[in-house]
Amino acid sequence: QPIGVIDSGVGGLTVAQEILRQLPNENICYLGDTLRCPYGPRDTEQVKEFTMDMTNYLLEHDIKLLVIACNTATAAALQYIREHVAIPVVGVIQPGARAALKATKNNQIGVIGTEGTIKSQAYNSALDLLDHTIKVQTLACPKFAPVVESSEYKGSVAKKIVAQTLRPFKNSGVDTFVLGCTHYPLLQPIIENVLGSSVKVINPGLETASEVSMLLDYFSLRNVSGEKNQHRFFTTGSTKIFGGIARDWLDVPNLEVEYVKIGQ
Ligand code: DGN
Repeated sequence: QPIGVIDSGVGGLTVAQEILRQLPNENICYLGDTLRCPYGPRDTEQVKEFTMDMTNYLLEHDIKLLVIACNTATAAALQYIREHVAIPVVGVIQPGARAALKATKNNQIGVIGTEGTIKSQAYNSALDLLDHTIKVQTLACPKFAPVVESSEYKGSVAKKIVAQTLRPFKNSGVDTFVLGCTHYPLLQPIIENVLGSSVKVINPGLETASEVSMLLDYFSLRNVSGEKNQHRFFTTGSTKIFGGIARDWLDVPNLEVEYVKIGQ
């Protein structure tokens, strides 16, 4: 049985990459809802509904565990999805908060994400629960996910947008910076360049994959059949754009992308 991974588009591939790296014997079934991306500006009820649509689609593919590889969907719908499905469900915000806490030395943490994630204050709450002395500075970056989806994430336009948007973090005192949207690790080299080497940039995908690993053990769900490399990738949008980014980002031979319609 595969591990299901969902996102509003290509962002969850950054989490899928870590799952494949840390769990090379597992198969994944990925769905990116590119057609309805971005989720960031949408209201909570709609994000819940869309996340349920994606979940139902992957349940038809007999997934054994679901990773909501999207901060916006985790903030809006993690609890709701957990209440409605019978398999373990992992989000990205608690792992991201844990990784940031491990990394900070001065207890000042910056978090960027979509409007939905930042408005929900999900990172503030998750960090506060772990350590209430942590100071958190947050910023919504609504321009980032569309740049990544358009596959322009290495070019000069991306550099300009990142430099302009992250200006508030110049001399802000944060020593740790959470990429609180799964699309943002595709911009990580540019973000690191703008913030400088004194700031540690956290990709929550690493810690999320560790949590997946732990849960596979806990529920005895590890793939021991020896059947490998049966990964499947689905998008509700352009298979060409999605495939281009997926092949650039993942080390999966002969990666094919299948077009699907969901939620209608
Ligand atoms: N990748 C999603 C996240 O982590 O929040 C959101 C991208 C988007 O839909 N704007």
